[in-house]
Amino acid sequence: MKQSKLLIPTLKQDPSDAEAISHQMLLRAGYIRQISAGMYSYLPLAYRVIKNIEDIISEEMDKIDAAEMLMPAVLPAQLWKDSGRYETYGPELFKFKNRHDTDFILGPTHEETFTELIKDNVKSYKKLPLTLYQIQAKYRDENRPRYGLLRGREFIMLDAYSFSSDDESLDEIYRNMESAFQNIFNRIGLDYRTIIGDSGSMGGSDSKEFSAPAVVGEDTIVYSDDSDYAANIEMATNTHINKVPHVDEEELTLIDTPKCKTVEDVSKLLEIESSQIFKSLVYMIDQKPVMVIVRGDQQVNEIKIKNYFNADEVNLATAEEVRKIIGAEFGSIGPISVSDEVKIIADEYIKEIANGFAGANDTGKHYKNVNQKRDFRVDDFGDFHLVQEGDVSPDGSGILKFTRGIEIGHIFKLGTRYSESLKANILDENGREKPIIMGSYGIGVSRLLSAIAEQNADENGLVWPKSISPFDVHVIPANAKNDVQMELANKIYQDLTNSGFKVLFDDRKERTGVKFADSDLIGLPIRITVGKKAEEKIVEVKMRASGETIEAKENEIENTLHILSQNNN
Ligand code: 9G3
Repeated sequence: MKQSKLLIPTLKQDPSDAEAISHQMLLRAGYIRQISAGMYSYLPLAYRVIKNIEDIISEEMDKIDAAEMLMPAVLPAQLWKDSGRYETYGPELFKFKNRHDTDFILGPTHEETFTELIKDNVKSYKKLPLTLYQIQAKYRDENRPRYGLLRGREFIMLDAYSFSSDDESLDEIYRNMESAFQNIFNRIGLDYRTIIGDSGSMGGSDSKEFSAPAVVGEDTIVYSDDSDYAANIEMATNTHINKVPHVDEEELTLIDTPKCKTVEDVSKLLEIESSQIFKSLVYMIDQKPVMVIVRGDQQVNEIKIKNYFNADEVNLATAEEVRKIIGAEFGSIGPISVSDEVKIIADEYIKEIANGFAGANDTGKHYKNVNQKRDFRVDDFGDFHLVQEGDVSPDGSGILKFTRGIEIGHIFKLGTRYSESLKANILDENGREKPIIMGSYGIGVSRLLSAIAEQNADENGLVWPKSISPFDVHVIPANAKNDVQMELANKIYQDLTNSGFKVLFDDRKERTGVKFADSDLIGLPIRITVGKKAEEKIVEVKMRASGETIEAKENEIENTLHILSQNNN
């Protein structure tokens, strides 16, 4: 392809509003352009990468008997009202009315739509299992789109849905999907981890996330430094070595703690360890007040709270709500003599606290020598804390470490969450009606461009793995005014194209420096420069990733490329 025929608007400088290197470089290298917050055009080079990724995905999906199809993005809101998600996803759903004033949404995902399709067209267990997938634009009205393609309001997703008549079949498809996703990420050269994910809002049981390590990753990934345990921090657990203390309980005493707003303030004022404090927080859980108590040096894990109550909404109570319900100000909330209308749940770790400290529900006052059994009720104990670096891994081997990750895929065992709410049933072998058992599986396709750029780009620009690069080779005549160079470059371009290479030929009348800078930005894996030695039919071959440069005679180029491509995937 002639570069003069493509639109590749490269930029010399970093655009000011791009914080992530992937966002900077995709803009500077002329791959994407924003047309509104979170909405991007994929220019020719980006679109070629997307198509290459989609081809790999389709190959791997076909290998596990998943059938590709395509659904509308404009969906009748009624389906979402029936499943109950029209309200729960509220502001994130793009909602609009058609000319007849009927409610529609732009599809953020398609569980309901696929369930409805199967409900209407599959009646017998004999027709199952079925796995259907699409690669399609999704719409989510993100409150704060950021980092370019990493969190957009329109993005391309692979979303697959499986339909089974029993759990064994779902388990098999789920395993096949997991390995298909791993093949896909390996083939596109992405470093990633398979981790235990939160299936909370999706209902169902297991879920696994695929996370690509990156500094801009929004997820905190917890992993053991000595086993393959890895989980999203919201799901992470640790081995709890419970050290129940054996000390005499001392007399409960009220003490002054003026101007203390936080656990840190109290531990500093009283010169005590924060692990000696019963940190008490009030949450509104589906609008009901619940007090959650964790050890003072730990954080509440709100996803675990949400999953424990199977709640839609979990929000910290406001100061107003706390005043009304507890009669106290932030900073002096505690569990002692709290009215019975407030459920109290506590993390297991607070059992280790003897003669501890807790807010007295009286501004500027705390109790000391607080002992849970004697001084306050706990309706239920559980695992409600966020793990911390240094905790022992739940499998007992290694200690936990944190890293940042980009969620690039997520697979769910949905069970009958959607088939029940939408009444998608089949007749089983005994002629009895039963809800279909489902799974859903997704990859953020456009997000992959950013994840790969995050992991591979350098200060000069993008670096694409061969498997998904827009072109295999960049052929550049150093001096466009030199006929010998132009002729040889053209011949190489034609010969390589005829041999099946995808070649980008820089036929522009630009200065050499500009062409090389653009070539580094664009990031094709191999560059062939036709320069001063064109007379002797000698060219320079350079690997973008390693910078490795060798000279080759024109008639050796092809097998040089084959050798070089072998060494660099
Ligand atoms: C919504 C909105 C945002 C959402 C969802 C629904 C995330 C939603 C989770 C999923 C689950 C799987 C199929 C492919 C794999 C992921 N954000 N999720 O359901 F209405 Cl506004 O999308 N879907």
